[in-house]
Amino acid sequence: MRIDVVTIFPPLLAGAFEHSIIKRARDRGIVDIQIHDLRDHTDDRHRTVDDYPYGGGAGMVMKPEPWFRAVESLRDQGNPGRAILLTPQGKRLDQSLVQRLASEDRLIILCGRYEGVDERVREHLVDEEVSIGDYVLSGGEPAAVVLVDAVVRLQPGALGSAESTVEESFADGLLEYPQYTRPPEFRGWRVPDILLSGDHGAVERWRREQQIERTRQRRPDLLDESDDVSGATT
Ligand code: 9D3
Repeated sequence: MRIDVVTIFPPLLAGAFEHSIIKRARDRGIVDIQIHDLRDHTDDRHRTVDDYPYGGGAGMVMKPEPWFRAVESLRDQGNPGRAILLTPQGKRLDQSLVQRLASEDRLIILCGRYEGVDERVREHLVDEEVSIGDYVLSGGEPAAVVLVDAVVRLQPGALGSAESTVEESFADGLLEYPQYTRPPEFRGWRVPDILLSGDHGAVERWRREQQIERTRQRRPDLLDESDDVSGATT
């Protein structure tokens, strides 16, 4: 998969893709991630990317020309890709949207800044608008890190076998069960006896109960959405 990210702050993104699972996926050739500076696609001396809003009002608006030049120059390289604008007005990201985007051959991710981007970018350049949740960020860059991470880990071969097992358990729509490692007692707090019992069937049942109970308490919305949680009474 190829991922291009267009931003006015390339250094904000570069470091995020140089560690752990994303780095390994890049090194293995599973994903080709390229970061582009929007200002490289301006043509004035000041490399201007924003301007005052028509009709007045607070803040600045990102000009259309640099976005069109940037995305069209990337598309000229063949493979058109799907252009995704990160914006508070987009569809809220969830795992099913991540799965759909992860199945694309190429993504071109546009990071907005200032009060927003000229509407013609949304209407005539962008294929899809995505938000990562209902809170205010300073721009699309942190959202791009989130989106790229979630998409890359779904690429075949990106995860080691231990990591994929964890992925499967989240795919059933429940929160994780409580986890412990050594020592069996720490500051007087003991690991539940059942985990030390060696009874694998009992451990499995306990973990499932914990997942369901924890999900019921913390994220009942997930139980409403999940297809069939065995033992759920709703
Ligand atoms: C406080 C400014 N708001 C006034 C109505 C609008 C606004 C514009 C631009 C709020 C945030 C931003 C910058 N955020 C993003 O570009 C962004 C974002 C977000 O803020 N939250 C969740 N997902 C995303 S994706 C891009």
